[in-house]
Amino acid sequence: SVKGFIFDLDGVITDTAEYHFEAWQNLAKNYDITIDREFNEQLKGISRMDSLDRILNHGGRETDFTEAQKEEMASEKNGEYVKLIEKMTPEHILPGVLDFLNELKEHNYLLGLASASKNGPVILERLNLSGYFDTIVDPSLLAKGKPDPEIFLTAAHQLGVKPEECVGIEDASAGIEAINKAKMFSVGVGDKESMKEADYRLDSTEGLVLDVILNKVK
Ligand code: B16
Ligand code: MG
Repeated sequence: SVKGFIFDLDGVITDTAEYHFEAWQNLAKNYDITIDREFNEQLKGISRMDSLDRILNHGGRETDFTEAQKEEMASEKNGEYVKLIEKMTPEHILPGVLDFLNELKEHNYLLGLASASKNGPVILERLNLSGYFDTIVDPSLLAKGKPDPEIFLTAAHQLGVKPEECVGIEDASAGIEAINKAKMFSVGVGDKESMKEADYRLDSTEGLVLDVILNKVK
């Protein structure tokens, strides 16, 4: 039976993609690289350094910088991003999510966060949601990012439950792949094409309802 629910952050609990976009766009401009919203889609669920590599690649500048320079660029982007997320409030929680979290807590489910973001704990604080989560995976301790199942397996381990006893919730196809490889039941929020591997798909977070999901798991 299901004992734990493991959440992605960006795109599932809140929409930080717009802030990432603004901060990356400003950094890229300094290096004469232009990125648009469509390109930004490719950065969802991708780690900070991998995002930078994709941006440099996009601008044809992948071989122009040393590792140290890239570290500096990534930390400059993060500095601006951290300033942007300081403005977040509980109003930035996606629709239906707070009701769902309350429902899960009422029924004593264990909750974990499996986000690629090193800013996950700060964002949960800003949203007033820290108290709901029994564990948060520290992405800096992982060897591999999504679609590797490591982040979801680590979350289950930290919760003290088996992966088979968990439901994972994601908005990125790499995240769904990671949940499936971890042998968890995958819930995908997004369009049919990108969520085609999900065990159960929703158009929006408004569809996150406990008994509906539990009925699908059986
Ligand atoms: P940070 P998720 C991901 O969040 C974002 O979707 C992705 O765009 C970002 O680069 C990544 O976190 C790392 O974020 O720079 O804050 O460590 O979807 O895994 O919750
Ligand atoms: Mg996401």
